[in-house]
Amino acid sequence: MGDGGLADDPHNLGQSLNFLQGKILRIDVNGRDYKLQYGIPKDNPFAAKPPDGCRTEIWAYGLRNVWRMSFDRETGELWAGDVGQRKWEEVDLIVKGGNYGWSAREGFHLFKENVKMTNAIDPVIEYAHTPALAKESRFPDHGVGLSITGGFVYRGSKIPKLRGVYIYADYMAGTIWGLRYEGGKLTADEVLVKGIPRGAYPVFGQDSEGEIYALAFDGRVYQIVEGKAEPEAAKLIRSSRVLAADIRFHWFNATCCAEMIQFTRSPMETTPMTLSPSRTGRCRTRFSVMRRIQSSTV
Ligand SMILES: [Ca+2]
Repeated sequence: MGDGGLADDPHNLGQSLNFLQGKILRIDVNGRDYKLQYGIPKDNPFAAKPPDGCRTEIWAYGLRNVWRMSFDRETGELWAGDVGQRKWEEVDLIVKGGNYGWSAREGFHLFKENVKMTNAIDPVIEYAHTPALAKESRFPDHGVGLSITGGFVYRGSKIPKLRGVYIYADYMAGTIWGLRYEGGKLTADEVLVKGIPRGAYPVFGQDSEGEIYALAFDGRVYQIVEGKAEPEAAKLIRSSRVLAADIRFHWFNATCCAEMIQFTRSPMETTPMTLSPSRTGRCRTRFSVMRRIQSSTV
């Protein structure tokens, strides 16, 4: 869940365990606990001995606006692309109870001095919004962008050299990258596809074989396949696959539950946002909902 602020996390919710915003949450959709419409898994990091006022739904915190996360189907690791504010986009490897820094930090960099923060986990990689800023990055040659789109660790068979590579993109820059992370270290990162239209591909998906697809606002599905040219290891081609075959796009997971959940303003001062069932029903409005959410992240 995003931090809920227009900019700068004005209520410092990212570092507060008392709010759901700026977090990755983990709930049991089949259970019912307290007065909630879902259960709290007993092994959630703060479920056993929650600090005062702590929301026990929290799995990880200090995240600004995760635009897509996914589990590595082979290792079970959870990967996320966290959209930055004005300077830094980042990829995070999410662990139980992990603090990813926002809004005390953006990427590897100090963002607010007055926000208390302990034990922040560094991003796996960060990239800057501008070439001038990139010089301050630990990854100055990465290339720039404005809004990250997290993807998947490739576990398909059609592009053997990409096996185990985490694939992610920048929505505005029109670049797709891949990185390899082994034994707690970044061992490779490179451009896979570049020069794709700005703002055209908002989300990745994968099929049952682990092949990766991108959905475009032209309404078509594109597949990532092996590239011929040396600088680009992969390319996007129009796929003959139709939507909703066995390809699961990220937001399907969110909307194909019993009913859609909508975020609305709460009248209470202490809870800036609340959860309420959506009247728009299930699954029908996927595309427009996705479009709206994406437009609020860039
Ligand atoms: Ca961070």
